[in-house]
Amino acid sequence: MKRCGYATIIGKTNVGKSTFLNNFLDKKVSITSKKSQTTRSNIYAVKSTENCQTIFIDTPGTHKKTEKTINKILRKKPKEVIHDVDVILFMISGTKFDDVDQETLEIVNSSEAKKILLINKIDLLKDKNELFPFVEKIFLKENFESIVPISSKKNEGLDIVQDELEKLMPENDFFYPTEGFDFQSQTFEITETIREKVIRMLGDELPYQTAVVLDMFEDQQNQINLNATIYVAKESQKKIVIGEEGAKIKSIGTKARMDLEEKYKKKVFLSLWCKVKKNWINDPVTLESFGIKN
Ligand SMILES: Nc1nc2c(ncn2[C@@H]2O[C@H](COP(=O)(O)OP(=O)(O)OP(=O)(O)O)[C@@H](O)[C@H]2O)c(=O)[nH]1
Ligand SMILES: [Mg+2]
Repeated sequence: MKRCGYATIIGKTNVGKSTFLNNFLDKKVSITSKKSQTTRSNIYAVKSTENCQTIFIDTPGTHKKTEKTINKILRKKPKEVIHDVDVILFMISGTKFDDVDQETLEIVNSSEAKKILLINKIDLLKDKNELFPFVEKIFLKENFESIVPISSKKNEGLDIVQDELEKLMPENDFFYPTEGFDFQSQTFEITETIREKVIRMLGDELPYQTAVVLDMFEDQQNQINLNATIYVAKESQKKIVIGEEGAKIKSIGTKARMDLEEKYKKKVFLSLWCKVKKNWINDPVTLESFGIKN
């Protein structure tokens, strides 16, 4: 009998959800960075083994409540999916557990789905003996089917997550083909690839105030031609994105182009612009046009 179902990854921003998904699938589906608020939409991906197919949903990490419209929209994303999945993978980072983790756990607990606790980044733990007392103190009273310490970055423990998922997935035929199937559009993949380079190459305050829009996309037999715009919220941010004599935006473009050429196995011509859209992070209409939908 085959098994098939849905699993979502929920946790505070930056705990490593997207890194987990990419390494678990052995395929880059979700962008990652060491800055907070990297993922901005619910991202779907599928993994099939011989007997089990799991449809995963990566979500934007939870962060402290603020008055910014973008934050309000992002904070709703996990709630959109937790009631429709079979399993929730609740992720924390090492033995850190603060108010935001607690608030996220309460959201997770409002769902009837089965739950697995993933303690990520165990490669950073100096003393692995801390793990048991930590789990005992906070999680033993919680309703987790299993608790799995992992390192997403070093691929440790991921096979155990697969075993646990297979036990919890309902009996079903596969919903999707086992290969050659992508949920995300090519346009989304391209703008996300560029946004990843923007986030990774800029200072701390800027990343979550930038968005990328594709203005032109020509997929030819041997090459892809792209024009894209990086939007920022203030004039001063535009200077940073462009850099001295255009050096910054040029290197963002080069890094993105290399990733895209690798992905599509074609030559890519990418022209990048930077424009200011004042205070866009508070404007619902612009947010929607940038793909951040309420
Ligand atoms: N040392 C270590 N670093 C990790 C591990 N997993 C993820 N990271 C790092 O943690 C940072 C955040 O990773 P992401 O995967 O972008 O985190 P996220 O939870 O998806 O973040 P949001 O999308 O903002 O919610 C990156 O710098 C990763 O390289 C791990 O197992 N060990
Ligand atoms: Mg993420």
